[in-house]
Order: sequence, then structure tokens, then C-alpha cells
Amino acid sequence: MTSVETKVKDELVEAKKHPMDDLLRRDRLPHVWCSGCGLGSILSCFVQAVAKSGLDTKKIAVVSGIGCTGRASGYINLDVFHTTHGRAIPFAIGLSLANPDLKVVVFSGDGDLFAIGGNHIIHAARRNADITVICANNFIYGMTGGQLAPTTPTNSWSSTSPYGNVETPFNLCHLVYSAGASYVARWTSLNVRRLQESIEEALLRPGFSFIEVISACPTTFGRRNEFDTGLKMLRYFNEKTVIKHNIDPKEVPIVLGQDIVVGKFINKPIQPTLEDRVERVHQKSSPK
Ligand SMILES: Cc1ncc(C[n+]2csc(CCOP(=O)(O)OP(=O)(O)O)c2C)c(N)n1
Ligand code: SF4
Ligand SMILES: [Mg+2]
Repeated sequence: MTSVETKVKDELVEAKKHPMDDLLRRDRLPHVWCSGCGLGSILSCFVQAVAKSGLDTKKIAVVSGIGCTGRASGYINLDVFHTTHGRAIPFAIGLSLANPDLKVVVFSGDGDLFAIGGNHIIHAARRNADITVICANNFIYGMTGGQLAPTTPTNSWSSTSPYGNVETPFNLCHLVYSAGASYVARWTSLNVRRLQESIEEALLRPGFSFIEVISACPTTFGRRNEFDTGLKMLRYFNEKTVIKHNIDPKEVPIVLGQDIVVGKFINKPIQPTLEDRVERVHQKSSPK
């Protein structure tokens, strides 16, 4: 740590307590995220949602994979696990099956969850695993220098698509809904109040819930795509965001230059979870 970082850290520790301090690991600050990054806002919405939910913080676990987003777990003052790249979902399901009283949250990036970890997320949704997944979608592999992800919009630029992306990206909300997700919402890192409410709602309902957060990444996505500051990305979100609740996620792909449809898309009636079904089998199979 440089002397400037040490000074900033000491000043922060000395500073007046913030209302969310109990849920943050202040000794880990300042965080590593770039100026203008959306991840700080998403983290803030998450801790505020936890506080408002009234859940017992001793019974919440947060799991993340690898990437800029994956670093979030290190700043949250709950039981947190920073797992390997792409494996946050199986780790989370393991926790939830071993201790169904836990509320298990996965907080990770689009690449982690839908590229290397894509197989796990579809099966978690299919099984209605009792986990809440918050996916920060910055359209890119942020941490490793801006490589093309399965979420990179067609025609946009990345370090591995220097002539523009020729592929069609996944519509994450449609993908998880098709696989069986019972709660699906999408917001941007600018919609802080609505995002916080959605996270709170997802935390309080059993079953597989999924929240996509379109997150500003000026450093690796933005600067190659005419949004070289966080402010430019937020202005773009502000201009293009349209709220439509209860819409079939199939209708709302993300196409650069077109409206970004956000909202609470799916909120199915509560169904038995994977954990409920496993518990029932255990009860049936226990010796009389
Ligand atoms: C097995 C493995 N493969 C590749 C990597 C390199 N790697 C680290 S983070 C990352 C991409 C992360 O992208 P995303 O999940 O979108 O997170 P972001 O940084 O954009 O928040 C990759 C490919 C790794 N750490 N482990
Ligand atoms: S590279 Fe992008 S996602 Fe990563 S911290 Fe910087 S702005 Fe945020
Ligand atoms: Mg990413």
C-alpha cells in the first residue's frame, strides 16, 4: 500500500461512522474500483437492502466469483466467500443445501456468471435453488482488460473485437427466465432506489431470484465505446432507460443505441425450492 493509500485509509477509519458501517468492512477501504464505476452504487444498494430487509445478518452468506464485481464480497461485513472464477453458483447451492436456514446471495459479474459459469446458472434456475443472484452486467470482462463477453452488445468494441462485435449477446433476463427463474428484474446502476427495493424483495422470497444490474464501466467498456467517463455512461442510462414491469424478458434484449428496458419482469408465485425437495426426500428416506 502506498503512503497516500495508507493516509486515506487512516482518515476513513477516523471519520464519523456511516449508517451502513456495520455491514461494510471499513478496514478494507478504499476499494479497488475505478472512478465512475457502477459497482460502488450496487454494493451500497445491497447493504441498504440487507439492513431494510430485517433479515438476521448472522444468517446471510454472500458468494462471489472472480472479476471487478467479485471483489464486492471482500467489502461486505457478513459471512462472505470469494470463490474461483465461474464457480460462485455451485458454492452457493452447497451452502444453501447444507444449511437451508441461510439466505445465500451470489454477487458477481456477467462474465463470471454467464461465460465460464454459464452452465451452473441455468441449472440453478431450473432447480429453483433458494439463492438470490445479483449480476453486475458491464458488458465486458472488466478486470482482465476488456475482453469480449457473452453480454457485449453487437457492434460494440472490446479489446478482442477491435473491428466491432459480430456476435449477438445473451439477454440475461430471458435466459434465466427460460431456465426457470422465479423472480427476474433488471435495473441500471443509476436506478438506486428501485434496485434497492428489488434486492430487498428478492432477499425476502424463497426460490431462485435474479437481478441484472447494467453497470457503468468507463475504464474497459466505456472508453472503447464513446463513454470514457462514468458520468457519460450514467447520462446514457438516464436517456435510454424505460421502465416496463411484468413484461416477457424475451421482448427486452439489450441493443446499443436503443432503449434499455428495466423493471420487475417476473415474480412467480412461490414454488417449492430445491432445498425443500431435498429435505422431503431426506425425511422419507430416514430410518423409522
Ligand atoms: C479459471 C480462470 N479463467 C480466467 C480467469 C481470468 N479472469 C479473471 S476475471 C475474468 C472476467 C471477469 O469478468 P466479469 O465476471 O464480467 O467481471 P468484471 O470484471 O467485468 O466485473 C477472467 C476471464 C480466472 N481468474 N480464472
Ligand atoms: S474496470 Fe470497469 S468494472 Fe472494473 S473497476 Fe474499473 S470501471 Fe469498474
Ligand atoms: Mg463484466
